[in-house]
Amino acid sequence: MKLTLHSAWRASAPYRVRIGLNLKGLDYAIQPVDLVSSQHHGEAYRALNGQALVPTLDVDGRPLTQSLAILEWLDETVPQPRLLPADPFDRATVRAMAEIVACDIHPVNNLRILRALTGLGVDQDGRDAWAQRWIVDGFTALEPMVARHGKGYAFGAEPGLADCCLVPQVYNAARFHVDMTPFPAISAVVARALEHPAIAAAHPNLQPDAQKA
Ligand SMILES: N[C@@H](CCC(=O)N[C@@H](CS)C(=O)NCC(=O)O)C(=O)O
Repeated sequence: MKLTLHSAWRASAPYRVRIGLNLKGLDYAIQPVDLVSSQHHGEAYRALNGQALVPTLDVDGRPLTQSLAILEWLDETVPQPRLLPADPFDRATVRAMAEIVACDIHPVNNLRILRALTGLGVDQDGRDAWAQRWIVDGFTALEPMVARHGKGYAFGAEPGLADCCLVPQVYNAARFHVDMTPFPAISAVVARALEHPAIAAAHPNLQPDAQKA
């Protein structure tokens, strides 16, 4: 299976997929997409991903889009180590944790939203306040879930789908200067996760298109 991930170094949705691919121990090529120059809006990339969003995972010439769909496909295709637990109730809980990040926090802080805010005259401080508000909202719901279910990682004692989403979202929170003091459980599992070699290797700074932030 030949895998190419269309990725952008600091973008959190491809970061999720890099973590998943690394946890599965898969070889893949990275094809950087420059979001700053809006390369994702060009015809070539839109032919792969009609939403003009990263990531896209090319699987033997066939594109897969949407990071959560990609991660679930990955878990079904390469079952070990598991990203989702075996028990259906646990699986739904992990999906709920992942979706707080992927469906409720991240979409309102995305580049296109921030660019739209800029277009409405919102300055950097205003954009940071906007992002902080939604990240804090989501982390406030996630904190007791991680405290309850985490046993070293966000859910249980092994890294999985919840970590794939949470690690990049905490990276984003730092970019938006979110005070993490009210979120000790989230901070602890993410600090631990960042020490895992597969997760460490997915870090933005280690990507081929990384620039000095
Ligand atoms: N729900 C999508 C979100 C993808 C997404 O929003 N990607 C961001 C980077 S993290 C992007 O491409 N943004 C470009 C833009 O907003 O113009 C997924 O999980 O794959």
